[in-house]
Amino acid sequence: CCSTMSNTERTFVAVKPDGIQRGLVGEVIKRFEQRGFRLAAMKMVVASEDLCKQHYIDLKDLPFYPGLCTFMHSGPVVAMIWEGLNIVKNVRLMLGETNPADSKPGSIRGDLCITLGRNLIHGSDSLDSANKEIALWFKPEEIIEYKSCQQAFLY
Ligand code: RTP
Repeated sequence: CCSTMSNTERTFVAVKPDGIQRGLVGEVIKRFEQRGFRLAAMKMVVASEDLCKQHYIDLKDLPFYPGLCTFMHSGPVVAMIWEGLNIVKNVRLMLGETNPADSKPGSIRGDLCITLGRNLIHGSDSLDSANKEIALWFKPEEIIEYKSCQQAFLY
């Protein structure tokens, strides 16, 4: 109960290789910062094929799974942990739909991309996925503890 109502709920976000190539990392970060969410961790990595396969393991039986994993592994991604009230749900709303064609203007995918296979960004779809993905992508010491003075004016 309580963790879903907490200002310190966390989610995992990754700007996919297309977002890096298109120079949209700053635009994505700007949106989460401006909303008031708190950046808890961030790194640029070329994820191993194993990591990408594990990340998308729930989709392993779908026909696009191999291509999706290959693409995720094809270049650097920016992996992040964001924190805030109802962050899992709020980030998914800010992302838009899986298919950019169904995403409303104002959402990240609705504003910045066109096709399903190049939809720019990943965000955890549940608190359970968020916890698993954070543990998969980040070591505990990569999550920096710091106080954000904005918080008192947001909550
Ligand atoms: P993501 O995990 O990347 O945030 O995306 P999502 O939850 O919105 O969507 P999901 O169903 O988990 O799909 C993961 C990614 O697979 C690609 N995809 N390709 N039919 C297709 O070719 C197809 N369907 C999905 C998308 O890149 C999607 O983000």
